[in-house]
Amino acid sequence: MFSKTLVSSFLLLASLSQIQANFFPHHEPTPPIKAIVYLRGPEANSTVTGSVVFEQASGPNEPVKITGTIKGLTPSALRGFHVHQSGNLTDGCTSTGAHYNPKNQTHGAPNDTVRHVGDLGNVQTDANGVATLNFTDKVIQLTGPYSILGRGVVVHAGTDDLGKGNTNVSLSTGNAGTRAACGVIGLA
Ligand SMILES: *[C@@H]1O[C@H](CO)[C@@H](O)[C@H](O)[C@H]1NC(C)=O
Ligand SMILES: *[C@@H]1O[C@H](CO)[C@@H](O)[C@H](O)[C@H]1NC(C)=O
Ligand SMILES: *[C@@H]1O[C@H](CO)[C@@H](O)[C@H](O)[C@H]1NC(C)=O
Ligand SMILES: *[C@@H]1O[C@H](CO)[C@@H](O)[C@H](O)[C@H]1NC(C)=O
Ligand SMILES: *[C@@H]1O[C@H](CO)[C@@H](O)[C@H](O)[C@H]1NC(C)=O
Ligand SMILES: *[C@@H]1O[C@H](CO)[C@@H](O)[C@H](O)[C@H]1NC(C)=O
Ligand SMILES: [Cu+2]
Repeated sequence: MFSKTLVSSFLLLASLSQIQANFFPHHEPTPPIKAIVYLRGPEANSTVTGSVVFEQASGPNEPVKITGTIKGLTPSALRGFHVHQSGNLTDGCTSTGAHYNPKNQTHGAPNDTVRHVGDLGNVQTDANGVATLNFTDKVIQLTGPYSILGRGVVVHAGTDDLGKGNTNVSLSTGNAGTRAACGVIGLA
């Protein structure tokens, strides 16, 4: 029958695309993956600029290397550095939302078991207000369910207390202060 053939062709096509969807979920990139974020201050008079590269050399669940430079920060200081929920910059850095926290944990230090996925701690600036980044993180990912691609990065005007401030806000923001600069993580 014509209609029966038509229906089974549809079913075949549907199951083929389901198989394809299972093998290639969301057509995500696979390691090695290199991503980059350009950071800019939200105000016209902002002095903070930077670029940071994220590299996942080998498979899912492997560490991500973070390298880059951020200029125009307070000299000789620790400044909060996080992946935030959203790549939305329509309202400056505010619209990036809270720390990226897909596992609904409290805020912590990068090496803590309990932390937001986006908790990358602090960056250290030199006497000229320049932070040179060169570290790895075992939690953020560039592929899979905890991928940070397309999300926001924020460098703060204050120091992240890494959740040790003994206040409720310490366990959500680390009291890291206002947002000095931000950007969206894209493929390099
Ligand atoms: C930069 O501009 C903002 C308003 O957009 C103002 O509140 C702030 O004081 C200015 N900062 C400096 C250093 O001029
Ligand atoms: C982006 O941020 C703006 C400002 O906070 C908000 O109004 C808008 O809904 C956001 N867009 C999306 C898609 O969430
Ligand atoms: C996240 O955890 C808090 C308590 O730690 C809980 O009150 C809240 O309902 C949780 N949210 C989700 C979406 O699971
Ligand atoms: C986190 O642990 C790594 C080793 O896994 C170590 O090299 C690094 O210094 C630690 N970071 C901090 C801030 O303690
Ligand atoms: C970054 O750190 C790695 C390992 O600690 C080191 O081998 C490398 O030379 C550093 N790179 C720069 C540019 O400092
Ligand atoms: C955190 O908030 C809860 C509920 O609002 C409050 O009972 C508690 O005292 C607060 N803890 C601190 C350390 O501020
Ligand atoms: Cu932050």
